[in-house]
Amino acid sequence: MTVEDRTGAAPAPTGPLSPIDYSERIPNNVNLAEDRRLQRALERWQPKFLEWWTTLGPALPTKDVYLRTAIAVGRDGWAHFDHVPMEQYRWGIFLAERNPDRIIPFGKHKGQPAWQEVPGEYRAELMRLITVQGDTEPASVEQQRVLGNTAPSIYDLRNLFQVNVEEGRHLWAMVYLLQAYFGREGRDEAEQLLKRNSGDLDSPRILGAFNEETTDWLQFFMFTYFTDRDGKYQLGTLKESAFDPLARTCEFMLKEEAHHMFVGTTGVQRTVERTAELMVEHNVSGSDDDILFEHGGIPLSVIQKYLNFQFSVSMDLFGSEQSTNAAAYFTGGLKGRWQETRRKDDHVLTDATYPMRSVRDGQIVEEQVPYLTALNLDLRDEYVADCENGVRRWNQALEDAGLEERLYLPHEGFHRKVGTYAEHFISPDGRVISQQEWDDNVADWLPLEKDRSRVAALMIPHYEYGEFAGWIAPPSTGINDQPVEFDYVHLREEALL
Ligand code: BYC
Ligand code: FE
Ligand code: FE
Repeated sequence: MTVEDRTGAAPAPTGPLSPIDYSERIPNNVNLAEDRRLQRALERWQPKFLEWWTTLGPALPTKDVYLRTAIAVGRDGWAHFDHVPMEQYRWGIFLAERNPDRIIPFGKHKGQPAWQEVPGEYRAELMRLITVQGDTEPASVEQQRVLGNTAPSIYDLRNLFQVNVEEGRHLWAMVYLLQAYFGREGRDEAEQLLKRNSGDLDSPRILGAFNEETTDWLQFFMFTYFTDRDGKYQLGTLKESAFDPLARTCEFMLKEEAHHMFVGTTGVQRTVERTAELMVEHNVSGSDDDILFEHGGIPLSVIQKYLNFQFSVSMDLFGSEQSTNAAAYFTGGLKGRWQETRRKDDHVLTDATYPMRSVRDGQIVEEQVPYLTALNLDLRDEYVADCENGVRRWNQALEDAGLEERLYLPHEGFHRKVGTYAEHFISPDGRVISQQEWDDNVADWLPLEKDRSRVAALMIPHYEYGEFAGWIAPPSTGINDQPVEFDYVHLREEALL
C-alpha cells in the first residue's frame, strides 16, 4: 500500500496536537491575532477570495458536502470530516510545526540556520516562486468549475469538491506568505492571483497546463494523477527551502496533496477496470473503438491519448532541462532537490554532472551537463519514475482481466512545448520524426475534438447515492470508512430538476 492509498481517509486525531484556532475569522496556527496589520490585510483579501470562489469556483449548486477540514498539523492525525456548506469551508493558514534548530541543507548557505525572514538579496526570486506556485492553485479550481454537472457519482462529486476546497486553501497558504513577508508588493501579487484566470486571453494563468480546459472526468482524473503530481514534486523542493515559513507551509500542503493524487490514481484505475470488463464481456479487441463506445465504455486507445496529453503538458511544468534560474534557486538555498536531505552528495553540486538527453542531427543523444544547470531535469526524472507506478497499477488491472493490451508513458520528448524537445517532433515511442509524419499520426496520439466529444457524450451525471456512470467501476471503499453509497453530497433541490 502506498501513502496515496492510505490517505483516502485521513487518520482521526489521537495524540498531542498543535491546535488550529477556529474561533478566529481566519483559522490559523500562526498567531495571527498578535499581528494586527497582517490580520487586517488578510481580512481585506478574504471577501475578494469568497467572491472569486462564488463566481469561478464549483458551479453546481449544493447544500453541503462531506469534507475533510484540517484541525491540527501534528503527525498523529490532522483532519476532521463533516457535512459543511462549501462556501463555509474554513479556509485557513496552517504551517507544519517549526523546528527551531533547522539548518539549511544545501547550496552556498548550507549549514547556516534557516531564515525566518526574507533576505533582501533573494526577495525577488522568492516572491516569484511563491507567486507561480500560488497561481496554479486557483487556476485548477477554475479549470474544474463545471465538472460537477457531469459527475459519474456522488462519491466522485465529493472528491472533486474536496480537491477544489483544498486548492483554495493552498492559495491561502501562498497569499499568507506574500502578505506576511513581502509588504506592499506582496499584497499586490495577492490581488493579481485572483485577477488572472485560467484560459483568459488577456490575463491567463502563468504556466501552460493551467490554461488548458478540463473537458471531462477522464481528463480530471489524468489531471489529478499527472498535474497534481507535479505539484507534489515542486512542493517537495520548496519544502527544503532555506526560507523556513515557505518550507513549513509546503510541508503541510503535501499532506493534503496526497488525496488529490489518490483521486487521480483510482479514477483512472476504475475507468480502466470498467473498460476491461466491457472488452471481456463483449469480446471486443483493443482496436474496436466504436463498439466499445456503443457499450458505454471509453476505449483503451482513447484513455492512452488522454494520458499522452496530460503527461506531456505536465512535463512542460518542470521548465527547461537546463536552467540557470534553477541553478540560482538551488545555490541560493531557495529551492532544493526532491528529498534533498536523503541525497548522498555534497549538496552544493559545483563539480557534479548529470546525464541529459537532447536532439542532435536528428537523433536523441545523451551527454553529461553541469548538475547545477540540470536541476529541473533531475526533479522531472524523479517525477517520471513516480508516474510509472500508476501505469503499472493500471496495467495490472488489464492483466487481471486477462487482456493483452497495455498502457504506457510516452517518451519524454513527445508533444513538448518547453525545453530541449520543443523545436522537434517526437513520436510516443521516442523517434525524431518529420512534421509530415507527425501530422499523419497525431490523431492516434492525442485526443482530438472527435475523441473528446465522444467521451463527453458518456458524461451523464449520476446523483443517486451509490450509483455510478456506466463508463467507470465503483471504488472498493468509501471515504473515511463511510460506505460507497453514503450521502457525501446534498445537492440543492433545484439542481435535481
Ligand atoms: N509555462 O528557466 P526555465 C501545482 C518560464 S503544480 C509557461 O526553464 P525555471 C498544482 C519560466 O517561468 C506546481 N512558462 O524555468 C497542481 C521562466 O520565465 P522567466 C506549481 C514557463 O524558472 C495541480 C522561463 O520560462 N509550482 O502546485 O527554471 C493543481 C525560463 O524557464 C513554463 C511550481 O511550479 C511553463 N510550463 O522553472 C493545483 C513551483 N515553464 O522567469 C496546483 C514554482 C517555464 O524567465 N515554480 N516557464 O520570466 C518554479 O519552480 C519554476 O518557476 C518552474 C520553471 C519550475 C515553473
Ligand atoms: Fe495544491
Ligand atoms: Fe492538488
